[in-house]
Formats: sequence, structure tokens, C-alpha cells
Amino acid sequence: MIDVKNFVNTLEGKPVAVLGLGISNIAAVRALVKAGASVTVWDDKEENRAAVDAPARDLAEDDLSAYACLVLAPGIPHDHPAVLKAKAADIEILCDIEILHRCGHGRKTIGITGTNGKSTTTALIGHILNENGIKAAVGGNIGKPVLGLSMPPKDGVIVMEMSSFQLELCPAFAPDIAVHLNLTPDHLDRHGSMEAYAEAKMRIFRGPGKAVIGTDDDWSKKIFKTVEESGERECFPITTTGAQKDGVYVEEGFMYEAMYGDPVEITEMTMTALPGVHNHQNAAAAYAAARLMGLEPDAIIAAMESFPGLMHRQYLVRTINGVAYVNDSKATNAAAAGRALASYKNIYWILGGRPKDGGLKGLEPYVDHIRHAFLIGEAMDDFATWLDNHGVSHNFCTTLDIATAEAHRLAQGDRGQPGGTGMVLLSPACASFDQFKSFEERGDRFTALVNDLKEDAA
Ligand code: UMA
Repeated sequence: MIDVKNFVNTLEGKPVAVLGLGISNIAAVRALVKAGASVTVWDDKEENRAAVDAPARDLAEDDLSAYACLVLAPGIPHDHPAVLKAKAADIEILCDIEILHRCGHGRKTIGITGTNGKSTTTALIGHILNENGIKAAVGGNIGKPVLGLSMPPKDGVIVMEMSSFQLELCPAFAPDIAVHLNLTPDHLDRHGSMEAYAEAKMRIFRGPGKAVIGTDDDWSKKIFKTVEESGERECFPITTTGAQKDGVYVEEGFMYEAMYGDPVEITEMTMTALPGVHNHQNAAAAYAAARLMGLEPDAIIAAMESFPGLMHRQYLVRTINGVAYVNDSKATNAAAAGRALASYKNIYWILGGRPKDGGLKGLEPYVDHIRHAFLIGEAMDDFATWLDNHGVSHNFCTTLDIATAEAHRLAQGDRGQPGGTGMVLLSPACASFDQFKSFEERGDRFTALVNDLKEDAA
């Protein structure tokens, strides 16, 4: 756990209000209480209020001007009555990452944001640094609350995945090395527009430091231009679409570095745990960040080759009679599912859940990669219409249990079909919340189901 005494000392004896007792605020409350802060908590779900040892009071009914600040769970909308009260009372609204910053810990920080690929890039950067003797603590939106981490030694680094929600709750923090990967529509119900979503992401670049910026999509190109023109950060562009001055790029399956002069070929992109073109961007960004930490190209590539990959992101659970079963539960929108669909052929695709704006739009180029689709959750009817319109056969399965059993039966029965043995892919293109607590729970359920499958299903 991080020692937050320095932050608590800035509160001048005033209490702290904490709203939303998810994983980040449970760690925050524990750290704050341990450092001697007086903390009042609230969660709209009664069962969550017992998670911490601190008095609970409905903050929407409280006088918030009595508090030093409101520590807000990132997922809580900013029109929540207690948040409106905090704004009216003019107290600061923060998240755990800002508290960590205000502890004055003195460690280098690397922050990674973007719509897709940020967890892989975060874990990959942490892995490269740790493999090369730079102690890195890895946390944030990747699922490990930052205040629950162990502080690395003074010459170590804190590597944080940062969502747009968290960035909005960091009034002062900006990392020494800020990485932005890409921007496609997501969380628009919360941000209201792409402009507002881009603005939230841009907060990672406030203040001096270095910037590593993916420039493959139009929104991120604009972000690059704005950050470069501001002159505040030294900027290094990343592309996967060909040569790029000053940055790192991937062209025809090879990575090149041009950060410090003419382009130099670095490696062929054949790392086992980084399949598919979408991972080229993650790898190039991680490479650039590691170079900015002073590592040499060969050392970075050697570490990339031993990267084990991330659970729930195109993670190979098992192979049965040559059919691969892949858990990509983290694909909670169409763009993320598209990355998996682009990486494979002969797919028995399990999809559905709570749909996002735009549904399956953008996945048209991959319909030939799909042998059959298995629909679950609230999105079934809408997705079935899209699949019908694109000539993809499908079943209504309702639950993940039924979909996995059906996909297994068909995939095993189709073994040896022209075009090669298929794969069963859970890549839902939807949030999980209609049937699961989180994408992790959905992926864990799929993993358990796959591990229970019989080899002779056909
Ligand atoms: N709650 C209320 N009132 C409300 C809404 C929620 O009281 O109106 C309560 C809920 O009952 C719950 C808590 O608030 O107890 C929810 O908290 P949360 O989900 O915001 O926070 P954490 O559990 O702390 O998780 C957060 C991130 N969640 C979100 O941003 C939604 C996690 O990212 C992150 O891993 C974690 O902090 C550690 O930093 C998850 C995520 O889905 C993976 N992120 C989004 C994404 O990646 O697209 C942004």
C-alpha cells in the first residue's frame, strides 16, 4: 500500500469524502485511514458500504463544504447528485491517481491512454522495464488500484494505465512520459461527444515531459498536432501505416526507429503474445517509451519476446483437436472486436452483451473471417439484423454457457473444413454488465467453460 501521509498533511485537518466503493476507492480509503485522515464514505449500493472501515453517510444529503475534497470512483457520472453538490461547494474532486501524485513520491511516472490497447501497452512497458532491471510498479485502469501498489525504489517507475474517466479526475497530475495510442468512439454516453472525449484524453499531456502519440486515426493526428504545437512536450509519433519522421513505425511487418535520426530497422513483428496488426501500435508505443527510459533496442526487443500477454485480450485458453479457444472478453466495443476478427480466419464468434453506440458498425471488412456467430445478451436482436444483412449465419444463444457449448460443437464438427481448422473466439463487442459484473468475470466464466469442454464433442 502507498503511504499517503504527505497528501493527508495538505488537508489541514479537514475530512475527506469518498464516493463509490469500487476497487480503487477501497484501496484509497485504506491508505487514507492508515495515514490518519478522517474519511466519510458512500456507495449507492448498500452492500458495498461495508467494504471499508469508515463511517458511511449519504453524501448527496451532506454539507460537502465541510470536506477538503471528494475522492470519486472513476465510473460515477459527473451528474451524480453528490458530485453536483461537491461542485456547488467548490471542493476539489479527485481520483486515486491524483492522490498518489500529491504524495510527492519523486518516482518517474509513465501514463498510457487511448481507446484500445492501453492495458496491453501498459503491461508491456512494465514487463520491458522490469526485465531490464528498472523496477516498475504497474497499475491504474488495468485493474490494479494505484494506492494498493508497493512503492518502487527511488530509481524505479510507476507505470499507469489511465482512462478518460481518471484523467478528468486528475487536476494536476501529468506523467513524465505520456503515451496516447488511438481514439475511436467509446464512452460517448459519459463524455457527450468525440470532442469532449478527446479533450479528456488530452489532459495526459499537460505540463512538461515527453509525449508518445499514435497517429493512425484522424482524432489522434489532431491530438499530435496540438501537443506538438504547444511546445510543452517533446513529441514522438507512432504509426503502423508506413515511414514516420522522428518516431517509431511499423511497415510491412517490420518495426523501425527514427527517434534520434534516420530510420533504423529494429525487428520483425513476430512476438507470440502480440498477434495482429493492432498490436504493432502497442509494441511501437511501448518501444518508444522504453527508449525514453534509456534502454537499448536489443534489450527492449528481447523483453518483448518474453512478454506473456494479458488475460482477456486475445488470450489463448486452450487448443482442442487443433481448434483454438481464445478469450478476448476485454473487447467491449466494435473497434476492439475488429482487432481480433482481423487477426484470425475461420472464426466461430461469440458476441453480445450490452451494446455500445454504433453496434457492429465498422466490422464489415471481416465478415469473410467468420464461419458462424453465437449471440448472447441484450444485443442479440440488433446484432442478428446486422449479421443477416452481411450474410453471416448465427444462433441466438442468450447466455455465454450455451454459446460456448454450441460454438464448441460446431467448431469440432467442422474440423478439417477447407481453409483450415477454426477457432472459437469470445470477442463480444459489448459491455458485460447485462449478465456479468465485469469483462473479467465474463472472461473467467468463458475460461472455466472452455477448460471443462470434452475433447470428443463432435
Ligand atoms: N457507484 C455508485 N453510484 C453510481 C455509480 C456507481 O455508488 O451512480 C458505485 C458502485 O456501486 C461501485 C463503484 O461506485 O461500488 C464503482 O466504481 P468504479 O467502477 O468507478 O470504480 P472501480 O471499481 O474502482 O474501478 C475503476 C475503473 N472502473 C471504471 O472506470 C468504470 C476500473 O476500470 C479500474 O480498473 C479501477 O478503477 C482501478 O483503477 C475498468 C473499466 O471498465 C476496467 N474502465 C473503463 C474502460 O477501460 O473502458 C474506463
